[in-house]
Amino acid sequence: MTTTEDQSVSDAVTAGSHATDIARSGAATFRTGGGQADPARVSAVVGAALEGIRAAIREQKVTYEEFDAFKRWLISVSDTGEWPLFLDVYLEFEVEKVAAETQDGSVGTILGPFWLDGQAQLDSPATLPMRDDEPGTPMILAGQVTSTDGTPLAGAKVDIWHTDEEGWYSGFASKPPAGNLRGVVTADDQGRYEIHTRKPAPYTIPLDGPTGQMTLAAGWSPWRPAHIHLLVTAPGHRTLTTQLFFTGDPYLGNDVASADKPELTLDPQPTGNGDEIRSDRDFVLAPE
Ligand code: MBD
Ligand code: FE
Repeated sequence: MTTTEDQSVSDAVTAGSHATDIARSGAATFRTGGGQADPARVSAVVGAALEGIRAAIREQKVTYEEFDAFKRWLISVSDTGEWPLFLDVYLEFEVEKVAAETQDGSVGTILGPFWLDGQAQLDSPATLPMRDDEPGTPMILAGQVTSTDGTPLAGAKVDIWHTDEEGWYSGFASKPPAGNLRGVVTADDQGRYEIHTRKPAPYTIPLDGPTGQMTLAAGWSPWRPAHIHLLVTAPGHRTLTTQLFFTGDPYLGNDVASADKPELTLDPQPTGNGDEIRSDRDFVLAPE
């Protein structure tokens, strides 16, 4: 597991600016709607949000000094490209809870800022792209994708991405090569998938940027428990956005992004092949 000492000053900016470009394009969300917003809706949502902040000012008797610090902090969130990080860490889980109220099937959780389009397309059983000497415990994640009525979803796709054993995401940190530990795996004709990878590590948000600085200034933990991100898709079905965590992880229940759920915890077992471990996880998708 990495500590923060080896994060250079530019890590927040490196990760942040790339995540900002992706968010700006709308590619990561699949949800960019068009059309004119309804003024009543804008008034209701923006009004409630502003009133939340005004209430904090009144209740906490916020000073001009603090108001000016807030302005500088917001400007630095933009300057470092950390809006996706900040929003996904501190707000996305509430949006996901609202979305989950109307989605059947497997339990989901937040997407986060580090999904990338255009990764390796692989057939099951698949080994994710990795370095020849990729560190970490070899891990197999396998299972079946079905519809809510139990029908196997032949050719379902499992888009997977996670950190390396040091907690770095490829594409957002300079250490891992492009595409490392990312891939889109096509399930077989029974909807079965099998993915060979490495167990990821717990992750701390960049501590040199405004999101991490605010987190530390408040005395909060900047850690996320180790997790595997997944987007599970099949024609005619709603996309499942989820993550999987690991039993015994010291940061479970204290996720800075509030995205861990008990239903999403894996308990991998040794396969007997060296130090390899395996978890089986089925996914149920709701018809559209
Ligand atoms: C992550 O790795 C992540 O998954 C989320 C949601 C926020 C910050 C970093
Ligand atoms: Fe993540």
